[in-house]
Amino acid sequence: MTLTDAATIPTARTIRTALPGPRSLELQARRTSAVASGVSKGFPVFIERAAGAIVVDVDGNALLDLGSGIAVTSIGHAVPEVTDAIVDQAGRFVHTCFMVTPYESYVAVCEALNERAPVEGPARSALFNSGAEAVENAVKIARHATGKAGVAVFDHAYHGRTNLTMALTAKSMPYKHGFGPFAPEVYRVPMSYPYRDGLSGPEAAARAISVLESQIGATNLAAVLIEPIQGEGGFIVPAPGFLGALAAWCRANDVVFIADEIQSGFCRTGDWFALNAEGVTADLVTTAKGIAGGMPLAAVTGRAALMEAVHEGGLGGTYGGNPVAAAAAVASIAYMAEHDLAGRARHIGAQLLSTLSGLADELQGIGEVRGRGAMVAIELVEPGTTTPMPNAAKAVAQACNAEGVLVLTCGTYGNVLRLLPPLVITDEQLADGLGVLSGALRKVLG
Ligand code: PLZ
Repeated sequence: MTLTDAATIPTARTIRTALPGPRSLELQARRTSAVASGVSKGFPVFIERAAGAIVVDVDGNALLDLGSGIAVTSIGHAVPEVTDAIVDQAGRFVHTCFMVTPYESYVAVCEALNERAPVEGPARSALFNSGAEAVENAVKIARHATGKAGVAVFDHAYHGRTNLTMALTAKSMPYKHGFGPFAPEVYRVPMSYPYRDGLSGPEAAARAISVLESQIGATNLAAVLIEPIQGEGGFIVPAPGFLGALAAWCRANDVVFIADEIQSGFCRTGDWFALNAEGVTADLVTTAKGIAGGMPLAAVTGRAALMEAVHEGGLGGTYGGNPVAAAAAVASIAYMAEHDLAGRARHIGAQLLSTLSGLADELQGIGEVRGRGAMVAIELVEPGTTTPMPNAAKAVAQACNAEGVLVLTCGTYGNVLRLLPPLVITDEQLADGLGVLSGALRKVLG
């Protein structure tokens, strides 16, 4: 058995070769002839092992991870408690299909979710494999429970790459371009984007609700689906009061309010879920990513009455709630609670915001620094305007990557740098990453 021995992994960034190094380049050449080119290339350093916030590549470079995959390894890489849970479960059994013969870890994940998800009253959960699959199932449940078809989603939304979730996602290139026709009965509504619309939460909600009422009508609407803090669309934090007003409108109109917490959930924003910050609850909540320390697992958690509306056999799938993934989730959730990773996220956020706000004052071209907890973004714009600068964002990310700091971009306009470090990142590692990022921003914007 080759378990990652955390002791063999440096705790600081250590770069030995140009990045990508020679062995990564060899693997990249093999990849080019073997892997479909439609799969994004990201930064082509091939990873061999990882621990905490450090990933080690095949050339022996130790890189600092400020993306956690894409918001997945919030508890860090190779957490012994989670690795042990995975190994132990793999040694006992890897699959039975929960719908055929059940096992405890599936139930335990649902109990943990029901206890913590921002849902009022008794809750029930069902488990799936990917975020997109969870979103599809949330829509199925909402339609079944209400007998209505329409689903309202927001500008800049991202909900996945399957046919229904492509329809729910806003951005065409690369997610939807050439892949239609898309699922029907999906309606797009204006988001609250304080930096660009200058509206208060209640004003932005009134604008969205007026579109819901005039262009769809509550009697045709099964669900309003929203990311409480948008992820791929640009880490857009709606103005305070926006989410609460939408939730209240949904409740008054027999419309299911679905919070997609796939990117924002599990301590990332400094609470268990992003909705917690405003005390808002949802009828259904979708989760994935951070739930299982990197194993593929997703869930829908919702008010019991809604979840129980679906007939037996209406929800499921061969692999949903796989025993190894479920064991990893039980261990990951316990780890988050025990180590107060929500508190860590707030601590990381305070450091990120103070350094980056200082840079925003110093440099031309930083339109806004925003975010909550360890979900922080920098939106780059032409100085003195709000015109997006996607090339600058790309250049900053590339400059960081070249120094062994993994930084991701996002945004409808591609002009947002996003920081999603593992919540176990040390203060020294974070300071190192911020130093590299600051240098890259100065170089590109200065
Ligand atoms: N909902 C809010 O962030 C996944 C996408 C990466 P899956 N975001 C990362 C890419 O380019 O494919 C995401 C999300 C929100 C749903 C999803 C979809 O989750 O597990 O990728 O299907």
